[in-house]
Amino acid sequence: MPETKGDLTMAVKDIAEAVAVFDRVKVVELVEAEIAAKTEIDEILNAGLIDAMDIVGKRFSSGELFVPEMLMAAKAMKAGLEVLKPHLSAGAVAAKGTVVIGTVKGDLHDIGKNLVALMMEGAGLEVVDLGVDIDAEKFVKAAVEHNAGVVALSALLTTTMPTMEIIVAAIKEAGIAVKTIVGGAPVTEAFADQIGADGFSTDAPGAVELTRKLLST
Ligand code: B12
Repeated sequence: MPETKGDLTMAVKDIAEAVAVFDRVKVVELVEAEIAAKTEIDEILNAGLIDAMDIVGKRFSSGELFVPEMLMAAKAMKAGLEVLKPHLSAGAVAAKGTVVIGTVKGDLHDIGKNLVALMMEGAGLEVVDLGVDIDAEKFVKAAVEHNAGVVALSALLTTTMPTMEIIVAAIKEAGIAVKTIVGGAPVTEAFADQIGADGFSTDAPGAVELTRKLLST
């Protein structure tokens, strides 16, 4: 491997380590340095910021970290994401359809949902972000109010996945012409099919591609 490439990869990994030790200032500094060095934005996002959350999740599972530390890591990641934001949404064009997005009732995780929203905006979609802890009634109301083409549901807890099913059913019952997509770490394609959602993706770029496809049909 050429030396420069190796150095760059090392530096991106340093971002992940800085997130994992909750060093917000260092995260911002390192992300800014990587952008200035013209490192691929995707690499900074995936190998730097997203991988860090996996490290933190594993340390939480093994009892090495607790909730307050997870929260500090999330804040450090968000600080890095803020720096990346203008680069992720570059190239926005006129709105191509409206997406209502939110994290489902009982679930407060919003980093992945925010990333999906950000990339959708970057792809020229109009995004209505309802936030976290959102029930079926609020999703249906917002979909009608904003004449949405897609409702996107995020869940990070196995305990809140069943709520996705309730929301998808409520949207169908409301008889509105809107497609539903689901995602979040524990969500699978099989689960999406099982609850009757129109689509699933493992990541934010995939969510954008899926939404575009659903809006064009
Ligand atoms: C940060 C974090 C927190 C933070 C959240 C801060 C915030 N503002 O989001 C805090 C500290 C609040 C938290 C709390 C809890 N957490 Co937590 N948390 C995490 C952690 C470490 C990272 C999550 C994250 O941000 N990942 C990074 C993002 C970018 O990834 P993502 O969310 O998966 O999103 C990507 C894709 O999934 C997809 N995607 C996401 N949404 C959508 C939507 C659509 C439509 C589509 C198509 C795609 C899509 O695209 C995204 C980008 O590529 C995970 C571990 C992990 N590795 O997931 C645990 C984790 C999710 N938490 C866990 C737990 C247990 C909890 C608590 C119950 C702990 C407790 N005892 O209180 C509470 C629950 C609080 C609640 N009611 O929600 C467990 C869940 C276990 C399970 N089986 O359900 C995990 C897996 C940790 C672990 N290994 O045990 N947590």
